Amino acid sequence: MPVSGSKKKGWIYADVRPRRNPGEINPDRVRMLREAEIRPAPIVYWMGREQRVRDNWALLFAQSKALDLKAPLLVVFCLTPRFLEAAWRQYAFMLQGLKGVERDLRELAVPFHVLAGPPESEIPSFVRARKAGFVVTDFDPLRIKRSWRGEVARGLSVPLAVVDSRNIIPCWAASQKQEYAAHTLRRKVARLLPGYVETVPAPKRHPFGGGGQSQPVRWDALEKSLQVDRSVAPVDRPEAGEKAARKRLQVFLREGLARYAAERNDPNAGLQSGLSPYLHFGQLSSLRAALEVLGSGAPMESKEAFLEELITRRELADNYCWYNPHYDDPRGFPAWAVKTLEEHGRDPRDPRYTRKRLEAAHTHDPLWNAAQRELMELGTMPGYLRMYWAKKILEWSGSAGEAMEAAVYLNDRYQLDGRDPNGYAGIAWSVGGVHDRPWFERPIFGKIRTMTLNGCRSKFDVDAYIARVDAATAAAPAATRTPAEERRETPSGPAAEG
Ligand code: FAD
Ligand code: FO1
Repeated sequence: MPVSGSKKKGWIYADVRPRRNPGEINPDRVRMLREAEIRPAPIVYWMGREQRVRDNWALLFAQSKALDLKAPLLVVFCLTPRFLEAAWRQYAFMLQGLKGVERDLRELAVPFHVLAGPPESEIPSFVRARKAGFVVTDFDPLRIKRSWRGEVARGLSVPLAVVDSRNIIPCWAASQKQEYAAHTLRRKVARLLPGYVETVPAPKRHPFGGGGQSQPVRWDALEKSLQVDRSVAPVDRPEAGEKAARKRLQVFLREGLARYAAERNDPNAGLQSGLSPYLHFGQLSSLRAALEVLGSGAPMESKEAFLEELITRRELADNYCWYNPHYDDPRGFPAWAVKTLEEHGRDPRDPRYTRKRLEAAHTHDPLWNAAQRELMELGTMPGYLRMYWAKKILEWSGSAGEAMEAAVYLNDRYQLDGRDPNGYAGIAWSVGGVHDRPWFERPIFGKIRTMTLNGCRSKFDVDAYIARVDAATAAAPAATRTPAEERRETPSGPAAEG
């Protein structure tokens, strides 16, 4: 593997050498949720978070069981009519990707079923109807997913296994407790990573049929079954699906990675990978991205910087949501942050904005408004501005609880990659000091780290960013615009609560 640049102290990722997988799934990735005798009967993979056919340990594990038992393999996805704050924008992206899953599974002779309704009832009745003998699903730390898995386990009489195919180091193997900060997890990552960075076998064409006919999925009917807000319109870009994800990864390797270390925090440079929607919907595995980055000829510094985000930061977010059930409210904050926010709970907020006003991007701050418009209309926001965006919500809200609620709502409703542990951890970092340390005391924030408009001006060309968002959103569909925004009001100074 080409190595460019000399190794600096503290670098831990870029010289990891991928192991060759011998064709077995590391047992650390698998946990039994329901033990029972395994019968030679169809094996069901209940796909949820990992919506892809390649580089998917859960699918590979289900297939290995089916091959051992000479049994059929079935893949099933349960489409819920609503999911947290997701709107039509995110469902449209997800369904597009799932159409590709159907095509790819057909090539492997594996039937794909999409059930409309709650998994708690749909999965057990599907398993009973197919007389399946074993169910495999993928790991997800969110409360809603834990509750689904628990209910499904109670409704089954066959074994249920969960496979962590999202984290390179399985969440429960990386750490057995909530990590305090990135540096505490990084130490564990440095020790464990070499054991988990490995090539991934391709799934095989499945030789045992009989698991039921593979009727084409009735996508139109499924779309109609959704009860989501259709006024949050789909976005033109990025294109959804596993193929598009791999293409995006290749473009990033060619055009972005080399400058990532130096310029990723400049929202005008466009040097982030743009992979988060694919990673969120599981259309790309982070292990695939890591393997490609490790094998690239990019400077070590950039590989380290990118892998720090892709591995330590991303896996820290799963660790946070797995070990802290209050990942999206102030009860999840560290004690020092709760204390300091309480001490500043009565500090005057001027301006103070309601969630509605924030949603309409009508604050006195032109940078914040531009970031909010990019979010609403294009479903994205540069990483650096996500921190600024959330911190300003704290500054302009009546309390940290109110700020968390508004930020989670807006992030989950409009971001293509929202409703994700990364989002909950990122918001909790910005508003509640999670994974951060105490800083200098300031009004409202107390010891929570602040960010300011002038600080942003010193780091990047704020006006160029605003102009770029103006141009990009002028062409975007007006579906997400509120009536007030349609009138294009331009607030001039600090506004009162709206
Ligand atoms: P790149 O910079 O190219 O990074 C590659 C990948 O590494 C990302 O796709 C992501 O999976 C991971 N990553 C990068 N930064 C972080 C981080 N700080 N924490 C965890 N993982 C990271 N990320 C989401 O995926 N969904 C969200 O809803 C989300 N909301 C956020 C809200 C706030 C307030 C903050 C501060 C951060 C949020 N992030 C979220 C994390 C991060 O900002 C995005 O993952 C990143 O900007 C996505 O762009 P990219 O894929 O081009 O990232
Ligand atoms: N997972 C499912 O199993 N079924 C769904 O219908 C579903 C909808 C959905 C919509 C938007 C979105 O962002 C995610 C959605 N997910 C769904 C879950 C997703 O795959 C992830 O597991 C979590 O959002 C993040 O961990």
